[in-house]
Amino acid sequence: MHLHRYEKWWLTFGTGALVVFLVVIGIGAFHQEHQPPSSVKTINYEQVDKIAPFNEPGLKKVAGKEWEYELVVVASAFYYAPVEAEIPVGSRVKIIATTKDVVHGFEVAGTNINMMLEPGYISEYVTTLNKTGEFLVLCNEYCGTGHHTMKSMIKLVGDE
Ligand SMILES: [Cu+2]
Repeated sequence: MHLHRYEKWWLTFGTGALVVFLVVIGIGAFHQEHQPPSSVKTINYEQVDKIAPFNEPGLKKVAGKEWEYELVVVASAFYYAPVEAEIPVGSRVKIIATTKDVVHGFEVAGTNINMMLEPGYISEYVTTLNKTGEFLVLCNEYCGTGHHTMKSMIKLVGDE
């Protein structure tokens, strides 16, 4: 079969681009541990305040799990509860979050923590927080007039 020279170039370019994209996705998924949020657990979003663990937002030390702390976050227009969390640096933390009203985007600036919070779903993410300092938690999903004021703070304290 005869292929025109330009056609060969395009086939090479197309195949090469595919390989490059797969490598980029592979590095993100396996090396940097980026994963899609696991929105598999559901919740009645009108009852969030009454349902454990969301009736008590905040940081809790847990035992016998693969992580040492659980950070329970409730988002609503236009607040995060808790407003602030202090976490010992280097600990393995499971973030468990949901929203009481509309879609919010839970992002911890300067880290790879970025979850969409959807009404009726629980978003979870397990991570190890290794850098000391203050990390701004913001909302990256436009949720209404007070969207830009929606923030919280995670303080990683202790020795590195
Ligand atoms: Cu928002």
